[in-house]
Amino acid sequence: MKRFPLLLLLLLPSLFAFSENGYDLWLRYKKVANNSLLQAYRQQLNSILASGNSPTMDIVRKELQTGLNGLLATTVAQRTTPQPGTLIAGTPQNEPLLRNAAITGQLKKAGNEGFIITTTTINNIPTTVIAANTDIGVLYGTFHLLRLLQTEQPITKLNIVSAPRIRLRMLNHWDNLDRTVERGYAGFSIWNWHTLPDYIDPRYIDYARANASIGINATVLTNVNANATVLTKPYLEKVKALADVFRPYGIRVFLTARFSAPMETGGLKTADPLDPAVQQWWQQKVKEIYQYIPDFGGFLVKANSEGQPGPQDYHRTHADGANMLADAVAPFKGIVIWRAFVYSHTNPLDRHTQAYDEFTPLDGEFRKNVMLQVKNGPIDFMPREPFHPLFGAMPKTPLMMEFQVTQEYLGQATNLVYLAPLFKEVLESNTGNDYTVAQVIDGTARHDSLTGIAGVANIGNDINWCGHPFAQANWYALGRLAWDHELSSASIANEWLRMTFTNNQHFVDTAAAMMLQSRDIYVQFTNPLGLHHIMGTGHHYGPAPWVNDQRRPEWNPVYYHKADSIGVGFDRTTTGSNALAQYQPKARQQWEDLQTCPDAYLLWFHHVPWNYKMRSGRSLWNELCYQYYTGAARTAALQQTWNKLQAYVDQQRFHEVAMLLGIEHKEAIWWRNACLLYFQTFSRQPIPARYEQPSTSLEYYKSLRFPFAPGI
Ligand code: BDP
Repeated sequence: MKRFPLLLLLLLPSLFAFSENGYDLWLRYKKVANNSLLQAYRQQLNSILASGNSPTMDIVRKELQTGLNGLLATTVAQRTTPQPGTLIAGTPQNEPLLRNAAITGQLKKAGNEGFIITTTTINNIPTTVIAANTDIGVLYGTFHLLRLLQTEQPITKLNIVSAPRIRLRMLNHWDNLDRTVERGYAGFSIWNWHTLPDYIDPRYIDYARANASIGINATVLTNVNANATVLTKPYLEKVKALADVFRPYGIRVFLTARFSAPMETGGLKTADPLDPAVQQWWQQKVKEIYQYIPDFGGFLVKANSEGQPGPQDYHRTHADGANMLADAVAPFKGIVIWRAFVYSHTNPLDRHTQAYDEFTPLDGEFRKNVMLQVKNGPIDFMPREPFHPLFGAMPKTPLMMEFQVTQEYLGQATNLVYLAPLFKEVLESNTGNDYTVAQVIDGTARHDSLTGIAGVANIGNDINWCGHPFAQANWYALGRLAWDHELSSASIANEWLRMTFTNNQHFVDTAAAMMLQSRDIYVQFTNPLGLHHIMGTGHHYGPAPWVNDQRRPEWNPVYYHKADSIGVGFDRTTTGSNALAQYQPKARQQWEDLQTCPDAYLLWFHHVPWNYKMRSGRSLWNELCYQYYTGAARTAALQQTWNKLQAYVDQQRFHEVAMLLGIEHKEAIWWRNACLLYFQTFSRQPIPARYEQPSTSLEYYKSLRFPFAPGI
């Protein structure tokens, strides 16, 4: 009787001590576990010398102090003169010790935001140096050095030069002023508009710090489905307060501009971009914004898409609209990011082709400070899409990549889906013009300096920021790839796991393997073989390939899979919509022939008979069954693998992930059964007997409703 409570009492503290809620993200700065490395780090980084009077340098000093104190479990002194083992951080402008030819020579390669980290001697004193041309570069270098320690890398002979490949590394928040988040699965918006500008939630600072740690330097605070109210004085005061917090972290603020704002908040009768009164209204508005936020980045605009107002309402082009805004922000060095995500239900052509048709005639028509933001694929952030044909077709326009970090179509917050492999797949695609997509957006293809990657943020006010503990890795990966798109998915997973959980090699190898196959698994149990857009209507949660009652044809899943008694898939070859013609011949080749088209894109580009013999030797129908069953089975394997990692992870996060993997498994079976039962009504073939047969009916799956699903 007495022994049990005693045991519990003994266990309790260890349980609580070994529990993390995920708020610290990848910036936990736990004591280095490897003892010999710890000793080496302590010796090599025993004190800090970081001069320079700026808010950014204050942050550098604080970060180094917090980071080193935590990682080295000792109090690291701040110095004004170096001693052996002093870490010197700064710019040559502010720190005379860094004004030597070796350092300034290297710094030529670092640009405005890059840095060098080197093991060297200064005045014959052995030191480690973080140097940059700007304070923000020093901050990026600081996070890099701390990352080396967090991931237990040797630091005895450092010789690092690092500069971002992309200039604008941006988050797009789809956050509304009422704090709901369109397609947000991690709670409400972290922007508390009601208490701004006077109340500065410490979370704003933590947000900026986390972004700076991965090189993100721009943020769009508001939803692309914009509300003009954010452009009014009281809201600009709130935006200013956030911009002031973010500035020392190198983050510039952008806003979404509702095209009809001159009418809604300015009292004008029109928003016609060629109307002088409209132009003047925007010029005045922009002037006002810059009075509050002198380094305001500019506007992100969704126009004439999904019901948003735009220049076409006045029979003007997208270029007319973008240029009018671009002229207004140009005197302040602002830019306009115009979205290419447009399609119309009155256009009978394949949705796949519409953005290309709309924008390619405008190539060369945009002002120099306009970027066209293109989603990674031509439909809409599907689990797997071919790259957007615009990447190979707008040689005179700076194209910005838009990825979706929030997992709207990739399992929302209940599925473990690591997105770096998706991002990399697109970035490494060859446009057929001798350039990869990455080279188009990093400016290599056009010798551009206006370059950018945006990710639709997955951040909300959940304690762990992103809902699923592993969703943090997607925020992390976006930043790391925007800085250097040549990093591999595996290396990013590896460093994120080490920083977020532990450096234990067995844990890292096992969890990285889970991450690296997770997106593939998700595609397999939801949209195998190139299927797409067969998710639930509105909330986009779960499968609903049967939906065919939506007002707009292209909102119906049946529009995309085209299942019939003959087969399934969207013919986008010359016998069908011919969307393939929008790709350069060298890119098109890989997909246009049914015989050689990779399985992954088969039903994306071809309508394929149910009995078509696949590479595997199976018929298409049997292959579809194989894919759905294999995908679902792999989610069970993920659960088993994770369960074996319990000893390496704190209780709280272990159980969170375990429970979510349980949900993912259930959802996988749901997707598998619902889709196969539905497609079976066309194929009229049995699910092979070796598979466990669905125990519920298609009608049951069709009857499911989710009126309060998040993110709508
Ligand atoms: C779709 C989302 C919708 C967004 C739209 C967009 O479902 O909520 O407004 O993208 O990117 O995927 O504008």
